[in-house]
Amino acid sequence: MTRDPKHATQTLERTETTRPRLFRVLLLNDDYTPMDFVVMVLRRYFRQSEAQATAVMLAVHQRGQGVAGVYTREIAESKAAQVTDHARSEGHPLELSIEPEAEA
Ligand code: TYC
Repeated sequence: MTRDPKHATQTLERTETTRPRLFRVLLLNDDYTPMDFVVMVLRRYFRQSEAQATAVMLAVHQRGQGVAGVYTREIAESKAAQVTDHARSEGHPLELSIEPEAEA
């Protein structure tokens, strides 16, 4: 089919710049969860080194809460749920929460 060029379809290029919103997974302090368990959680679920996990655990112990990691919403929610399940299965009261990062 021959088309009148005045009505031809064109494709406009656009640079994609949107990024997914990110969420902080926060660890909350309590008086009963063993320090070793928290360090294990930070290493296994948040891929931290032994030194980093120990530093983050101590900061949470002293200040009340701290950031375990930053992820897209689904991954943040899934990590918090997996860690909570693991803690409960071992009888620990460890709590986590999720909060959005400020928009860039
Ligand atoms: N406060 C706990 C203790 O003295 C250790 C702890 C650290 C617990 C971090 C929770 O998110 C936490 N055994």
